[in-house]
Amino acid sequence: MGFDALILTDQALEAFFALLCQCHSTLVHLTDELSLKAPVRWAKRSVPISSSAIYFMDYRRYYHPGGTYFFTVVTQNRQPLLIRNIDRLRAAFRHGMQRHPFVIDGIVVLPDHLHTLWRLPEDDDNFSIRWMVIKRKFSAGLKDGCVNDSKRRKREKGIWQRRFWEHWIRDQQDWERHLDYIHYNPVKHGYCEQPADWPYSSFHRAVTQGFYQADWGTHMEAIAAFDDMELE
Ligand code: NI
Repeated sequence: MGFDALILTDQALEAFFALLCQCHSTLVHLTDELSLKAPVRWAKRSVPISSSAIYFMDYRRYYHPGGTYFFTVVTQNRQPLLIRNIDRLRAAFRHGMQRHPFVIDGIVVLPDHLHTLWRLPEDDDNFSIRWMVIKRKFSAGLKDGCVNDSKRRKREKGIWQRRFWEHWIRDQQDWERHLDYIHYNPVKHGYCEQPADWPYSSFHRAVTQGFYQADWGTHMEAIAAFDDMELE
């Protein structure tokens, strides 16, 4: 996939996610015969990607047993720091990924928390050190409106909630549910009316890759799969 194709709305932001995420551009085209044998993973979506062709991700490239995780990370006291400091957050991710590589399958950044789906190297399940590096890099020197240095020093350690939600992705369906959850999340939280309206997620990249139609999530039936998910 050409890099230009990723620059859809906010050039800098798309470049950020392009940098963070290795491209998963391979789509497998199923013939009708094959589609009868293989489950059609995307059929549950409200809007089929194409009426004449069925696509699905070559999941073997995505899901590695033991290596894929969903995370929810929240700021301390729900301070709305993340969008306000989105460049800092990008830099922190870059910093972390340079030191301890991983792949971001999906990500959404909200003002006070983020959700993301990571794939770790096969021989490495240490996501904790990755979050430690990213959180520290983001927090170091962050000026967030504190009135004095004393308070600022205290808040240096209080930028993030210490605990974070971690879920090991157990199979393809689980992976898809969490990817959908990520991309629908800005709508769930009331920040916009459809996933495409939120610039701080990997949704546009996923559309470019052919995983979603641009208006995915506009229709209520699309969210039925999230009814039993209470992840923020
Ligand atoms: Ni959320």
